[in-house]
This record gives sequence, structure tokens and C-alpha cells, in this order.
Amino acid sequence: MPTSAPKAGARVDTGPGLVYNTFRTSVPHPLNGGMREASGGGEPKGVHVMCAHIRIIAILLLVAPGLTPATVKADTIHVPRDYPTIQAGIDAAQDGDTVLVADGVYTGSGNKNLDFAGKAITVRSANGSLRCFIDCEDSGRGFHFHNGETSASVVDGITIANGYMITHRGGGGVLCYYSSPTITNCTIMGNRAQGTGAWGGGVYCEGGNPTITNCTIAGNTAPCGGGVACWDGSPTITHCAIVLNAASDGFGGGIYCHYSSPAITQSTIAGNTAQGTDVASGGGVSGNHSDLTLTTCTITGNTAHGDHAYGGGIHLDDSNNPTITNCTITWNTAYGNYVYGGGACCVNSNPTATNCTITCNRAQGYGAWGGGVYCEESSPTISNCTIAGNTADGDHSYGGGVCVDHSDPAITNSILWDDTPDEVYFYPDSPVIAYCDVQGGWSGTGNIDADPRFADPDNGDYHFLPCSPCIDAGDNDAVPEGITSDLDGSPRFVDDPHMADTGNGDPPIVDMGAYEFQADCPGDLDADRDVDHADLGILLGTWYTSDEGDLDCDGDTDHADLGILLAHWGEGCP
Ligand SMILES: [Ca+2]
Ligand SMILES: [Ca+2]
Ligand SMILES: [Ca+2]
Ligand SMILES: [Ca+2]
Repeated sequence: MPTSAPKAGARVDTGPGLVYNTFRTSVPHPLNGGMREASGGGEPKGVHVMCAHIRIIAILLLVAPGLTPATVKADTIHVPRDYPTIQAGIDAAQDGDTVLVADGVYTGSGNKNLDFAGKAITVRSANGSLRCFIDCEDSGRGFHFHNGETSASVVDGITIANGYMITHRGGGGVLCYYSSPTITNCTIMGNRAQGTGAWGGGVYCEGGNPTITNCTIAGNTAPCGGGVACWDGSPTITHCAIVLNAASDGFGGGIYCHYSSPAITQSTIAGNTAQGTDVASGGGVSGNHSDLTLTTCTITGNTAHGDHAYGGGIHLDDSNNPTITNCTITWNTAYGNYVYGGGACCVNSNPTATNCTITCNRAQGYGAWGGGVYCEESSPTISNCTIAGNTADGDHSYGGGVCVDHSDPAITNSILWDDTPDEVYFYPDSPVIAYCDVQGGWSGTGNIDADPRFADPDNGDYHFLPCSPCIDAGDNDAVPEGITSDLDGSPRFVDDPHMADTGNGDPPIVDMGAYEFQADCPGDLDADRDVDHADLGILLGTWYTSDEGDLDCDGDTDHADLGILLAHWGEGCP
């Protein structure tokens, strides 16, 4: 093996059967404002033909007299049985073939910097990613897609670990350059991208739309996008865990996207860190000029830390139309000197957030604005969100729930409760807030100031107990088009016959907050979906003394409520 990288354009013989081909292009890079180096080279390309005769024999059999081959059967090429390395298997494969990789730890030349060369093939482990491990040994990356691969180029069930790329375009584990492969059931962990313009410690996508499903992307690092970065591309990320990644220049600990529109669905983005000296943004997700879509994701325990820190969970900058639906944004932290948005921060952006809980996030610093949400020069549309238990903490801290700075948000059907030091802070103009439950009160149509009766907020359960004043109190017209279910996936429009319809629209009236009260478990006072001794204990313990045992929502606990409970005694709920 050579001890130094080959020169640009060089063709370097490295020994029997191995040839390096290199090329370079230059592309403008938004971080350094100039040109950066790109290399598609350096990868060994194994030249193996020893099994060609097997393929020829197979074809001859198929076309032999008496046989009528409707289609040529796809081959399965076994590594290492048929070919000693994964690359050799790929080189021998044709479109439609599968390279089946046996259990083992794969290292060294031919087992990293793997190049599909545009083939529509599948590289799959025999027994899943826990048993099939590419160890890049801190030199090179796992896969490099750069020949216009489509979703028919598939990596399935492989662990890609300990990749390390320096100075080249990023992608410590996987680089997709104007390619759109499918990466599924993979574990991409402990990879690093380093150097100016090196993005995506785990995966970097530039100019393509890869599909990433059922993957764990963990413990990767890069200057930007510790787990995943995309630029001018729109990857689809589904059922993934993007955890414990770090961005060392402070942009997007979990995911960083730039001029991209990724669709991230049913994924967990947790425990990631964006750490910058001056600026840190998006501990979990950072989007710049990006209309990302986050749907049914949990964004939790992420951190942005810098002198100026923006968005512990999510940061959106110059992004016109991001969509955040059915997401749980909780326990994220932004801290530093000047801090903007513990849960989410939007600057010159207009996201639509629906059916989200934004809870227990924290902005902490000398000046901390927006424990839950901070928006600046932005017009977010926030509807049916539960914003609770967030904290802005510091000498000059404002907007425990929401901080509105030269912005024009529309906040409807939402709950702002138990945030510290306050629910809403604005400068200079008051936001439009309607059909919301705001602790301390807020002027606006349909707003209330009443205990929302969360089931168990101390343990993160923001469903309603019976007779919550938020039930049937929202504005049907404020629910974005196409929203028919709540954060649980349960119906969004449900009537509770015990609650007056105090909201707006034709019944059933939408509730405030992220969860719709389903009214399908009468008698259940503790929201654990049954009617048993615990519920009876609550009712009898508050008999004529408070409304905690109220089931018919008339403000007391009496025989009528006991009657409802006993009528459903012993029932489980759907
Ligand atoms: Ca309702
Ligand atoms: Ca009702
Ligand atoms: Ca119960
Ligand atoms: Ca009652």
C-alpha cells in the first residue's frame, strides 16, 4: 500500500491486481466561500476475474436447448467465498446481482472506500449489521457513491465504523456525491470527517437524494453535521436513530442541511452535540436555506454550545418553508453567553409546526431568550403544540415558552404552560395568539388561562385528564390542511360529550395542544386507559372537595361522577 495519497490525476500502480485512479474537480463551497478540493479517487479497485467462468457457465445453462430463459437470473456473489473482498465482489457483479457478505470484520484495501461504479446491485450482509462489520481503521470511508447511483444501488445490513476522511469532501462513513443510493439496516458509527468543508461524520450527501432507512447513525463527528450532512440534496431518512454525534464547528450535531430538503420521518435524533467556539446551532438538526420536513420524530437530549448558541434541538436559518409535524422536542439545551432557543430557534425562517410537544427544553446563558422557541425575523405557524416546562435561564432571560424578536408568528390551538420565567416575551410587536391556553393569560380570540390538566407532566405525559378546559376549545379553521390525526396518530377531531364546545367550527371541535382527548375511556381519571381502584381512589379522595374526580365536567366530584365510573368499572379502554 502507498504511504501517501496519489497526486491529482495520477494513475498509480500499487501492486498486483490493484490500481488507483484519481480525478479532481473543484466546486464552490459555502463555508469557505471559495473552491474546495474534491476527489473521487484513492480507492483501490480490485481486478478479479477468476469467477468469470462461473457466470459464463450459468449463462450457457440458461440458453441451452430445452431451457427457455424468460429473464437472466440475478446472481448472488458470496464474499469471501467467491471473492476475497467486498470490492472484488462488487466488481464482479452486474445489475440486479447481490453481493452477499458473510459474517465477519472486514478491513483493509478492498473492504473500504467501496465503489459501486454505478451498478444497480445490492451489497447485503448474510446476517445483519451486528455480524458484518467494515472497520475502516481510521483511514478512508466505507462507501463512496459518485457514479449517479440510484435507489437500486443498495447497501443492506452492514456496520460501517471508524472511517476517517480528512481534507477531502466529508462523509466519514459514506459519501454520496450526486448519487442516490439506498442505505438500509446499517449501523454507521464512530466515523469522522475532518478539515475545512468536511461535512457529515457519518454520511454526507451532496447533490443527490439517497434513501436511508432503519439505520443507526451513532458517535460520528464532523465540523458540520456530526451524523448526517446534506448539501443541494434531499435525502429521505426514515426509521433511523441519529444519536450521540457531534459537530465540532457547531452546525448540526445530528443533521446539518444546506440548500436541501430532506424528509426525516419516524426517527430519533438524540444526544447529539453542536459545539462551536463562536457560534453553535442546532444540537439535533440545523437547516440553512433548507425546507426540511420532520415528521413523527423525537428530538431529545441534544445540545448546542457556543458563545452564541442557537437551537438546542432545532435551528432553522433562512429557511422558508420547513414543516415539523407530530414531533416530540424535549430536554434539549442551548447554552453559552448569548443563547437563542433551547428547543428550537428560527431566524428568517417560516416553519409550520403542528401537533408537537416542545417541553423541558432549556436556554441557559448570560442572555437567554426562548426556553422553548425563539424566533427572529420569522413568521412561524405554530398550531396544536404543547409548549410546557421550558426554561430560559440567565441574567437577562426572556420567554420561557416562546421569545418573539421582530417576528410575526401565528400561534393557535396551543398550550403554553409552566414555562420559566414567563410564557411569551415579545419585542417589539405582540404575536397573534388565538385559541390557546396561556398561563397568566394573553389577549386574543378564544384564549384561556386555566390548568390544562395534563396527565403526568412530571413524567412527560401531556395527554389530558378528563374535563381539561383545553378539550373542544380550539379553532377548527386553524388546523393545517391535511392534518387529521394528533401526535399519537389518533383522530384529531373528536367530540367529548361532557365538555361544552367552546372552540370554533362545526363539531367535533379540535382540542388545544398536541393530543386530542379521545373521550373513549369514560371513568378513567388517571389516564392510564383503565377504570379501576386507582380511579376510584381519586374520585373518593376528592369527594365533594375538588374537581379532580370530575367525570361529567360540571366542576364537582359527586354521585353523578361515581355513577359514570361504576358504569365502566373494570373496563380496559381501546
Ligand atoms: Ca375535541
Ligand atoms: Ca363537546
Ligand atoms: Ca385509570
Ligand atoms: Ca361532576
